[in-house]
Amino acid sequence: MSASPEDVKPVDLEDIQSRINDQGYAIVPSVISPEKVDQIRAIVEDLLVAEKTDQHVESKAQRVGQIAIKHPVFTDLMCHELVVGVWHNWLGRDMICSTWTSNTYYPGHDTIGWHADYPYWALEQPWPSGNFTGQTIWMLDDFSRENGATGVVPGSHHLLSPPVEADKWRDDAVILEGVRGSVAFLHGALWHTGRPNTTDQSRSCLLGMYIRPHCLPMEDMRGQLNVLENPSELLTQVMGGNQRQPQDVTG
Ligand SMILES: O=C(O)CCC(=O)C(=O)O
Repeated sequence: MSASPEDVKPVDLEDIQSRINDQGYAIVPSVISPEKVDQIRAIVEDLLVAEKTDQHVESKAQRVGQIAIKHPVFTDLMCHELVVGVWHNWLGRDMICSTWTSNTYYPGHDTIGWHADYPYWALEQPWPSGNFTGQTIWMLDDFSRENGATGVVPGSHHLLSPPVEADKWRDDAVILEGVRGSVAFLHGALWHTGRPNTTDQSRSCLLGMYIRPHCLPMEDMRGQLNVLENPSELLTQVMGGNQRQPQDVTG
């Protein structure tokens, strides 16, 4: 199931870029059709059932990792024309994917607290300025105020520092609501949080971090790439196959 050209609506990449730069995020509604989202959501559901542990039940949250090697639909979406276009524009054509997972909040899940994404939280302050990592949120269910849609603090990426009072909701925060199939693009330093799910239905998304290739990816992307058969040139690049690896420089 590949992302077909008709899925890619005409969007203004420059407008997305300036929204990410100015407010820290941009949402593109209905990037793929509800029918296609439902197919993907069903694949995620099978993985959730197969991998669910007591810890997931207790935390009311479940992340599925290494999805690139679990179904071809995920490598198609990782290289979706819109997503690659946005991050090529913002990070450069040599950008790579750092993590590619699904994230589900079950009914009753609480907030996860304000944070910026890797590699910011792994860095001492002052955090460097510039564009070197961005988050992609594929909404697999309608994202609503009630079911745990992601919250963000617009403009917080300009502060280049970790959130204060990580557990307290803020008056200047907004909730990223959208219909399933929509995609949100976030500056990696933007303060954001998963919100409580107060409904009786789970809420799922796919999360794809993309980074410049001088950063270490967070997941073992090359390990996953090695088990894929005949990856395309683009997929090889995005999964870090061309990323420089440490070696003996005297050789
Ligand atoms: O799923 C979400 O709404 C956000 C998840 C998130 O920020 C994270 O897991 O770091």
